[in-house]
Amino acid sequence: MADATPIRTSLNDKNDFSTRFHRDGVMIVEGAFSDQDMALIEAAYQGNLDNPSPLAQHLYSEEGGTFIQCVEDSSSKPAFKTMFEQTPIADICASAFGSGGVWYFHDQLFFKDGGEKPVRRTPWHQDTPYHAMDGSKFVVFWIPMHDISDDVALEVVRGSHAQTLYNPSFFDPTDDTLPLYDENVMPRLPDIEADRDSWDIMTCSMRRGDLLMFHPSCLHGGGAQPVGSQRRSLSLRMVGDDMVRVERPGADLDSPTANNIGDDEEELTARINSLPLGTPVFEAGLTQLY
Ligand SMILES: O=C(O)CCC(=O)C(=O)O
Repeated sequence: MADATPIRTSLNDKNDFSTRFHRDGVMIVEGAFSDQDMALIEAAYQGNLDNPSPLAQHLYSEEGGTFIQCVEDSSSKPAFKTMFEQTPIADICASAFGSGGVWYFHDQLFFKDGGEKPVRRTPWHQDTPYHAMDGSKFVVFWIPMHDISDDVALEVVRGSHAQTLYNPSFFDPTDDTLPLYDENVMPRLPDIEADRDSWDIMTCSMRRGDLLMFHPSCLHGGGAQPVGSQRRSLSLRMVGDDMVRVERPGADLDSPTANNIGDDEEELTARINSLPLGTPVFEAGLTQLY
């Protein structure tokens, strides 16, 4: 496992956040959230897990353990509003961007339950190429509800946000690098698991209250979940003022990743996709947090 010490920081070093975020693309803010903050974040997470959007997915169900993911724009839900009003999420995000406002894009809930069968790794992928937008002020806040050990941790390739943008993973159970788009328009993902030493992998073990932030163009993947254990985490995605509408190839609509969006998210995506190329995506009516 790769040591994540170089990307660990705390709220005492907020003046450094923007430099670190734009340079490394990934950082762990230790102790970012108080117990009270975590109670609000967990209420938002649990509300979505208990009332999933109709298009929430059980990924890789043919392989055994439970792997639920659900993408939504939950910004109008009371639990999310309270979370944004009463925790430092927006403030930390503004510090990482370094200038300008912060707008909410969407959330993605993850629930891995080993139960009686292990849950497989989350394949290596980047998030940005799934969306018709690009820019430097784009972030995932990955927040676990409990301590996370190395073996189940999310892993991120440091600095990869500034390198190649690969074809998104199809999330095919038999081939992690199977591309979502035509291979002639974007290069296929490399097989990082087969060649881990060639990549600057940060294995992000965490304590409850820590925050993992990464640019969605960073290559990232998650550890497998052993039998009898669970992993509960919430990803929040925010954008800044330099995120603009770009062209993306058409997706293969048989892929789970092309069909995982709830109604609110579908509507939001349509609004973004109708913007002229080069337009800041916050103009699609995104909720401003800062
Ligand atoms: O939690 C995981 O295993 C995957 C997380 C992820 O891909 C994301 O937050 O973008």
